[in-house]
Amino acid sequence: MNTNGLQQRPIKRDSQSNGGPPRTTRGARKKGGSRRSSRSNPNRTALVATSLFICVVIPLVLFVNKATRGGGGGSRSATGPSSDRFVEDWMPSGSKGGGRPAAGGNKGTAAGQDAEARRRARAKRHESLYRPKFGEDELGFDIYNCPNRPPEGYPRAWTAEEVLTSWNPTEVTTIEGHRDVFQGICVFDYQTQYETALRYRNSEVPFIIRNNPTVDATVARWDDPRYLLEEFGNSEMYRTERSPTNQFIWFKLGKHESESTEMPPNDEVKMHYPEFVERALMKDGKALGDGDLINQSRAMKERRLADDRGERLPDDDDDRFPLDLGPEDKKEDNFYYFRFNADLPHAGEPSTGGHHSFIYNEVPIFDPTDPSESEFYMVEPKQQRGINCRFGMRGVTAANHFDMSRNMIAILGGERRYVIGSPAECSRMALYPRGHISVRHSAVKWHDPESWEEHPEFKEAMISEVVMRAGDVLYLPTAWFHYIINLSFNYQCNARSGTTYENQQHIEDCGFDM
Ligand SMILES: *[C@@H]1O[C@H](CO)[C@@H](O)[C@H](O)[C@H]1NC(C)=O
Ligand SMILES: CC(=O)N[C@H]1CO[C@H](CO)[C@@H](O)[C@@H]1O
Repeated sequence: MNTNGLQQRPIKRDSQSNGGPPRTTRGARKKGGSRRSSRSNPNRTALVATSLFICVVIPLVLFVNKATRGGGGGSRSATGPSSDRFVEDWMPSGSKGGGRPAAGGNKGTAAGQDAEARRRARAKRHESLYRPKFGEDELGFDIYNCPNRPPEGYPRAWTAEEVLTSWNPTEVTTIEGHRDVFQGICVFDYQTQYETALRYRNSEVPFIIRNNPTVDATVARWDDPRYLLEEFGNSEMYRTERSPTNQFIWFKLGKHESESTEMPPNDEVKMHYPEFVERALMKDGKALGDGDLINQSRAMKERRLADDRGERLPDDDDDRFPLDLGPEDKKEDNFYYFRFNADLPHAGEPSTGGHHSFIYNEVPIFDPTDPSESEFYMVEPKQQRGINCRFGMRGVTAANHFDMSRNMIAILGGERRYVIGSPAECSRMALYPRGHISVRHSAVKWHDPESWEEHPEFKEAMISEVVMRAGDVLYLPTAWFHYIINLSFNYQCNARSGTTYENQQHIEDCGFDM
């Protein structure tokens, strides 16, 4: 049960009923001898952007360009003295004098103003492309000005047939006009609607919270792809999911897999972050028909092959991944889902080069040791299970499923469409049963109406959807269903913080333990 009542929140500001949270603007602070220097460059040329293509892909092109010209930019060690040179080499051509983008919090500086301009441009683009289909009249509440407590029947939902027919999950390109979004959940402003958001959180219902300067500062830093390329380096390999199709589904092989179990399309490899970026760039280049992007990706690839830094199967259990996805050229068709997990006890350990602690600096809202930043997001800090980041490549979807804990999901770049459903819908979600390698995940293909016919009840499942943009955080209570669709190359990090049992009966009634 939820034991995190309002009264447990440390009081550290005035008691206005709906005032803002404490204003702290920590971000990427130094910790444990971090190698970062927080230079900021007021002369940095504005990268006025209207989408992640512009915020991430264009700078990438510029910096890959530069690296191609400068040569040798791709072989720095994660901690070596060449670190600064690496950054200089990869500097966008319009940017003179070095430095990284400042956090968005500092609105007085030119860099801060750039970040703010990009944030506004993203919001404008988002609002014109993705519009809630229903207004206050139909919903009974205004999603941007929700009542003090969740109204009866919150969140609103519609049948899977209606929602998925209106906007098929494979349709991820921008269309003329806008998309109608079957949005039944509230959007709260962290600075002006904190207390209301807290009541919804404590009622264990889903919602979006945005406009937290700390989150926006992370987005501002990550807007420049050099930033994460430097952080992730090119010496460490990360677990990355791989599939020849855009449909990813979680699975876990047990000791006694029955022969009849259909293998999922995806497996897992290890990959350096620059290779993931190279492949994400290729996906964008191909989808947009942009020869320059494709050439830049190829340039990154040449350096990678010269360094012999290609993807590897995980050492310990190669033989459990039966997919042979072919030679290097064929791999371009694959989809990848980059994964980075860090947990507090191990974040600073030598085995990770002390490297994983950087994500706690980058995403302080998920740092349970820093309650001033994380108390809203980490509901039960003691139950935290680390920070999990997933970077989605254009085209990636993740199968519908539920998890056994609360989740806060932050989009820190790009756009993702989340389709969510209440645990009460469990029996209509056509889930793989206990014992199946993809237990808790939908057996029907959400994008394929023909596959719905095998489970007619699925068409009646009640669902709701939202398109998240950079800076948005989704609260997903325990056991809520979610299906994820890329709308662009995107960065997502999430953190779990405990389990609640108000939906235990629904979950058990449809055949699962809680
Ligand atoms: C990409 O590279 C090819 C071969 O080097 C070249 O012919 C083509 O013009 C390049 N395209 C762009 C858009 O730079
Ligand atoms: C932006 C975009 O359209 N990206 C891809 C997303 O995934 C689908 C497949 O589901 C591709 O067809 C799109 O090109």
